Amino acid sequence: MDFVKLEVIGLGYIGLPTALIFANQGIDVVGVDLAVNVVNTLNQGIIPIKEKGLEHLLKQALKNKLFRAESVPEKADVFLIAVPTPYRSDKDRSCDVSAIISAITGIIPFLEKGNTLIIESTIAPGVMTDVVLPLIEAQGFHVGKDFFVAHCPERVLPGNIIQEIVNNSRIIGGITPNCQAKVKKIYETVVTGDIHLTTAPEAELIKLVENTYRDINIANGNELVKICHHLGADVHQVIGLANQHPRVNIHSPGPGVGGHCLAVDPNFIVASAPMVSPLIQTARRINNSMPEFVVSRIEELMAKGPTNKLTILGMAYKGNVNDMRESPSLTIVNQLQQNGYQVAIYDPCIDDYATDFEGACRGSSLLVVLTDHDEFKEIFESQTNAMANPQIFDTKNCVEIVPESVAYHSFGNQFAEGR
Ligand code: SAJ
Repeated sequence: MDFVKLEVIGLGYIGLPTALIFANQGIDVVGVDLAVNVVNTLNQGIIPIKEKGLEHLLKQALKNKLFRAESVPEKADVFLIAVPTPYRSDKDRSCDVSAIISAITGIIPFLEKGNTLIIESTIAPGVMTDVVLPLIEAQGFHVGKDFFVAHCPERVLPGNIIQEIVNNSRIIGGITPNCQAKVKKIYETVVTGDIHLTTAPEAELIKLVENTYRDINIANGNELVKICHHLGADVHQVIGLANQHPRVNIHSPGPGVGGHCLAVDPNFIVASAPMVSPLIQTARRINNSMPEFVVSRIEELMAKGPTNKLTILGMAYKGNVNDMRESPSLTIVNQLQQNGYQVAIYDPCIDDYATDFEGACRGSSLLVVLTDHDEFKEIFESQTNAMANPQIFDTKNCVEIVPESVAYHSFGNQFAEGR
């Protein structure tokens, strides 16, 4: 093995699984996080996020003394930064790299010749050469000769992170060919997928383009919802059969696009190239307009009452995760409350909302499914029998079985009676 000790800065959705996968391959790993409670609980074997297989990896790594969490940096051979890079503000949606800068500033006193620095956080085009490189060169290092730097964007799917870190192909955007070669060896210790070498600026763009591709294709599906609603067609029938064509893959419509990836990354391209990105900007607008469309459909279904209570099923931005970042559910709930509805919420994956499905349904005039959690595939009579008006509006087209007494509505069959 080419390196002995790895330091991962940022123990969130990406940093923690990455650290633990390396640790379980026999590498000595220290994880650094500013949040003292995260550090303390991790050292006790408790994971702060819901991700399958993660707790087992943590317990193994702690048992083998190959992982510990710390709140301050220290010396290592390889430093891997996986800190958040949100957009700056609602008005300025360019990439906020302040967490990257403070992570690098924090490790600077510990850097030595021969070390490697990897940035996994998603970043805007130019950040590696304009922000990261100058900070390292200012310490007197010669990048590519006595210090190695690369951008290796994470590309794993929340809910399937452990599998994907290991199996997915990997992009290594090295500052120089030496940096590429050095970092390739590091990832080869854990990655079984192909490893592709490229430049740092290209790696930055590749990551953003992948999420933008998905955002645009979801926007296509979401726009079709409105077109079909206007024309009286069943959107799921239209998309389902169009996708039978071997070269068509319209993505699934829903209440909007959430998470800190698809709802964020396309903005970084737009901020870097505003005049030549009208398609990306339009897709963002379409996806951001879905909560408003959902609210107006809900209001139609609530018009008959008899109560003004409705029940939201799902606050997480997607199925089977406990992450609410950028979730369209937040906008929808907020708007419904402002419009005077009594909104009860149930989400089996989010502690604050996970307790009482039946209670959330009691006296309610509508169940609205906003997240495709597995638990919502089947809705039971015992859950709906105390509703004031037993009807379901399924924005994710994910409910497969409902009691006979319950009227089922989706984007497809808005006013059909039952399923
Ligand atoms: N969604 C739809 N329709 C679809 C697919 C998704 O409305 O057909 C919605 C989801 O409900 C969710 C949002 O889009 O609100 C994003 O979900 P997602 O499953 O598409 O993606 P993320 O954000 O969980 O993860 C993405 C992944 N990128 C791609 O698949 C290109 C992942 O590989 C990236 O690593 C991750 O972003 C990231 O960290 O950037």
